[in-house]
Amino acid sequence: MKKLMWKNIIFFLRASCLSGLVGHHASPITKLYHHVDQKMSWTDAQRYCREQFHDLATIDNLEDLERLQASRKGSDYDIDTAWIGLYDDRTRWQWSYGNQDYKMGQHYDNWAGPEPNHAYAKQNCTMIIQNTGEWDDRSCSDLAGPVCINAAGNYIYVQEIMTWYNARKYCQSHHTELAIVRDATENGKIYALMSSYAWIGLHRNPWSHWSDGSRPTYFNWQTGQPNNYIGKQNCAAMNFITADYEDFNCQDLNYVACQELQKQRSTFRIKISTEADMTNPEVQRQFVELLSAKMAKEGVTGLQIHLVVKDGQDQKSKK
Ligand SMILES: [Ca+2]
Ligand SMILES: [Ca+2]
Repeated sequence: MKKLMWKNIIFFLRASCLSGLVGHHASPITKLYHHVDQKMSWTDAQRYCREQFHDLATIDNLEDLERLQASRKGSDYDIDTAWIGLYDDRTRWQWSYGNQDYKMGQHYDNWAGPEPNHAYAKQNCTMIIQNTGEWDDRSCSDLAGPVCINAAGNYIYVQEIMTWYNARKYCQSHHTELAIVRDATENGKIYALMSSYAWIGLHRNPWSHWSDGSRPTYFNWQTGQPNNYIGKQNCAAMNFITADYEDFNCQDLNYVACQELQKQRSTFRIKISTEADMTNPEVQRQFVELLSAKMAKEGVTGLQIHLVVKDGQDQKSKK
């Protein structure tokens, strides 16, 4: 009989209490920003922030931006830019075919000499050059004919010129996808079909990660930035006067914006109805143990449980 009643309690926790608790627990962390009044490269800044705090600053919304700007300390107001955690990993690409990841240096490539050069920070799609069969990163809005791949794995070159996005749509609706090129033989097959420049499915999403591993959802680039000036800018810094971002050479020296993570304390009140004798200290102990184990499994730690029984008797337990 006792066993049956405990089953009832477990059911309540899962169905009504835990989901609410865990949902509330999902964002228990506040970012505290620290402006470091010392100039260093982006990589050194990342190391410094990770050693002293948590990581380089991550900015998820306007409120973060304003709080970061307010964290400014120091005396040199002439050059007032600080590294933030935003960077562009230019080795990271993707094939549209099966959304397969492509890492430069690890997979086959046929890039022409200086390519990919990320010209003006505006080239995120790949074209095969007509006369050489080599690859070039180009603006996705440029025009070329698609090379599609069909269900049988054969390539189809289409002479009609269009943007990369439209080329992808064309291949998806007429065949399977834009072409994937996995070795020199496949590249040779495509080159033999082409009568002009041709789109393949290799593309990338620039500035896709913060140093702490999260994905950017909010950007505040200065007008005309990022521009990849002289082809070597893939780290971002924030101008503390205007609160907007610029891309810099990662070796440049800038002040540093770090973040510290602060855990919030939250209090929850859960009401559970049970036929179990909750005035029994042993039943209370089992209940607290059960709840703690359940919460630990959900990643909630540092939990303090204060049990109040209807008739006024209670018991405290710390985990
Ligand atoms: Ca290029
Ligand atoms: Ca720039």
